[in-house]
Amino acid sequence: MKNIEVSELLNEIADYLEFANEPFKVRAYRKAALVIEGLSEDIEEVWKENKLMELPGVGEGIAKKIDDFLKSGKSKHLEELKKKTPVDMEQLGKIEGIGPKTILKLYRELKVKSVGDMEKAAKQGKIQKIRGLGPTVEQNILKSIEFAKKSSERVPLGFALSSAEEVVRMLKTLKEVTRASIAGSTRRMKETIGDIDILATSKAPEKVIDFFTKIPNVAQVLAEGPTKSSVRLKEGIQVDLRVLDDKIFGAALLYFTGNKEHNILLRRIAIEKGLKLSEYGLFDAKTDKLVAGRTEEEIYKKLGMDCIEPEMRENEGEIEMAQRHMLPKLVNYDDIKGDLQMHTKWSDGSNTIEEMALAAKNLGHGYICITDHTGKLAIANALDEKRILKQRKEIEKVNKRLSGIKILQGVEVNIKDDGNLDMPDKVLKQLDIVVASIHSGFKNPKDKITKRMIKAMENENVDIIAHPTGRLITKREGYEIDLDSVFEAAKKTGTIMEINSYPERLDLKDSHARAAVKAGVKLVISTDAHNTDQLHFIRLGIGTARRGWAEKKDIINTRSLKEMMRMMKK
Ligand code: DGT
Ligand code: CA
Ligand code: CA
Ligand code: ZN
Repeated sequence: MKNIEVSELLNEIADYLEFANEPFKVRAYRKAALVIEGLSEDIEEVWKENKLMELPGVGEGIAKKIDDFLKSGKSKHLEELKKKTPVDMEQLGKIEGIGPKTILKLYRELKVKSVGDMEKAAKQGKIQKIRGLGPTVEQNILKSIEFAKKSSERVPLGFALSSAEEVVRMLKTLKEVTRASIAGSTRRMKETIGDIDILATSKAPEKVIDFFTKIPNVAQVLAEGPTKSSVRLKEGIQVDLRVLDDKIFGAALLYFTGNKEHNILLRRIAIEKGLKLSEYGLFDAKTDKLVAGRTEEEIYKKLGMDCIEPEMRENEGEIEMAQRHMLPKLVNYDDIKGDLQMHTKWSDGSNTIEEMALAAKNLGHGYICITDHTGKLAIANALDEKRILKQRKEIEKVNKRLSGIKILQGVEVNIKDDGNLDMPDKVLKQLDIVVASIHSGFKNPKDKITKRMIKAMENENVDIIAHPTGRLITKREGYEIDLDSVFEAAKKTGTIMEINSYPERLDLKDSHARAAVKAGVKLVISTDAHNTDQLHFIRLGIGTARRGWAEKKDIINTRSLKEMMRMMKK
């Protein structure tokens, strides 16, 4: 199906038309794009049957553009528009909050043609002087440019991981494949992924490569050789596959898992020991004899250290720890016994309490806490005091009906501007667990946000602080907050910090989780699931905790229900 591509093409054309100041055409293209995006039939079928113009909003002009695109894979019209447009629409359009209209304005007033021009104009304070833009827009432009520079083209782990696993699963169905694994940043569970790296071992590499390039989810083959290939998946992510001999799988896996700095240090240590480490194995430097290569464990061992978990391989001190046999014993992916943040139909979730409980039980959880939103937040359906009581009855009923899983009642309360909560203490007191979070005032100064959060933590009813920095990966930086002070307050008040497993959150992030563990703060790994599928996000949170060097004892929901509840304030 090329429906998405066609709809994207029409929208792109509309962007250029907007710049050309052709509002009527813009509206027509956007409307047609929307129709095709929502079309249940395959646009190529419609095209082959010559029925494009029967689609609502598609006239002769637009039908021609679609025809050209489906015939040639390109659009002459778009190329011409690009040539005629004096600005770099593609790059400028990627700056968050900037649309074609602003781009046009900036070009007319300041001759801004590129992101570089825009940055310069903003830094010189020229953008704030333009009518309809102002200082806030100028500040936001600068922030967005900074952010886009840092996160260009990377994909959140949560989107890459399942695609990567699916490719590995398919490779393993091939009888010619002996072993296959994810490598690279995906294996290290890094929060964003540049490309997916996969290794497979086989005696018939050509067959494996051929199979790989023909996987249905492959949109484009970027490179194809006898033992390696790169493709682009339909979801846009690039995948690199290397096929090699099984006896050096460990060496290759070590090399291609990275990260680069970790590898470089390992190589240096090898040299000091009269050895040579490469993607082809660990060799004796004098005789060139293979010393180790089949598994990572034996290579680390020959290098005089304990085997380091992939999530720790960032050259952040893990190698010294491994040499001194002092590596932390990381929390395992099967250590989690329950999930303490999720939403249901009672607020903005899409499943019932019972559905969430059954799905959690299926995942192996022994307990969950329902934490629907409260108060007057702009979230639809937030709970008031009355509905909290009503929900309690419902939870009691479901608990009676189900066995093997215990449902707790909690809420996610908002920390208001003054650090007070949007639900009175007398209500909070009656709940099993209270999760508090900041959902407003993101632009507050650091000092104010820090005070707000600490005030909430000092409330004896608040057990957990959810997504403590408010960041959204590749979308927005969190609010500014002094985490050292927050962690200190967490220890003093016994408040637990959340690692939110939602793919775009992972908040606390790895380095923050590590700082929290170091400060002796207890953590909880929760999903914030808004439907039953999202309960699977938990492993993203566990990966983040592992990247933060967290052990089982640091994570409260590795404990039994009784022990876990003993760690709550009340
Ligand atoms: P990414 O894709 O940007 O999220 O990050 P990685 O870590 O997956 O990096 P990638 O895909 O460029 O390469 C995969 C691994 O291969 C990397 O983690 C370490 C290894 N590697 C790549 N280039 C080099 C290199 O020049 N030297 C060394 N020692 N290792 C390398
Ligand atoms: Ca990679
Ligand atoms: Ca790569
Ligand atoms: Zn939420």
